[in-house]
Amino acid sequence: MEPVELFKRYDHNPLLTFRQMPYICNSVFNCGATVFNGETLLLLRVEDLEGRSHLTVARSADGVTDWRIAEKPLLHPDDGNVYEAFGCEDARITYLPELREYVIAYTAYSAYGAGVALAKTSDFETVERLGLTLAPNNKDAAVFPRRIQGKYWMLHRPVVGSLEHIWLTDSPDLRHWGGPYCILKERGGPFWDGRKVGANTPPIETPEGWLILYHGVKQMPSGPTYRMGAALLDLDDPRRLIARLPYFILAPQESYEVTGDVPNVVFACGAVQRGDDIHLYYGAADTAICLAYASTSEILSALREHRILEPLASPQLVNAR
Ligand code: M1P
Repeated sequence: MEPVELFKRYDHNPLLTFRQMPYICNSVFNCGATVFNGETLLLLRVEDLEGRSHLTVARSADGVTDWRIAEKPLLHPDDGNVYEAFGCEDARITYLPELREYVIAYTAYSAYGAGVALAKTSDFETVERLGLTLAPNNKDAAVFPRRIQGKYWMLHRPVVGSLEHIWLTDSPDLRHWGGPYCILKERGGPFWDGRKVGANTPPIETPEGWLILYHGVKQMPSGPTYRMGAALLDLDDPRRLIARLPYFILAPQESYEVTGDVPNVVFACGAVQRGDDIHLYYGAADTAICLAYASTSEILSALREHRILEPLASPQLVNAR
């Protein structure tokens, strides 16, 4: 019997490899995704022959074929930001209608560690860096697609000692972030998401809550295995975790997922919503980009079976005296 995976793979994976790139590189993987001018736009993580990563735009009318890939990166570690000197990695793209701009959350890697950086663009030709936003060690950041309670919100994954949980932070202006709040913990023990967790795509708004697709890591004797799971946050207060699937919904199985620069990895940073369908663009084995499809309503129906009634921890301690 095959495990029940809510994501179904595109028949002709991998979708993009280094062979389709217009310039020489080692690998292409972990891309952000959005819709721009009616086309699917991916922000590819491209690892060069030195081993550093940069971010390059790819476009396709149907999101599957005839990719047009830019000759030059949009964000590159040599652009002059000291906190990105080792690489710009793993972009998550969120369109903010009120700004009419796309915000890109990415990992800025340097000798200082891996931190969270933000940038904005309206045309994917030029980009305004907002700079390092959350200090190292922190990554896997993704901005929510609208304000909630008048504020912007972002998922992120700080490293705290040996713990790697998913946290929330909020901001009045996308530049100043506060209100740290832990929403989804690594589960420990033998679980598929026991060793660490991190956000995959930006949150997806549904009538039942914010759908969070995340990766979980299990440490095997041969190395880590990266799989994907799903959780749901309250629409009006994303600090409330209302459901979490105990099992994974996409796992490395195919040859292009179990073999590559980092074996046994499926790692998504971007998805495009087409009606009820989620088109997930995911990195396979840190080597190639693949495509898989899921039905939002099927994931929500699975989540309904796994609701959590955790009370909201008090965000502030009130001093009574
Ligand atoms: O090699 C697997 C993944 O490892 C890192 O993810 P995380 O810090 O969440 O464990 C990242 O480098 C990611 O890009 C990579 O795919």
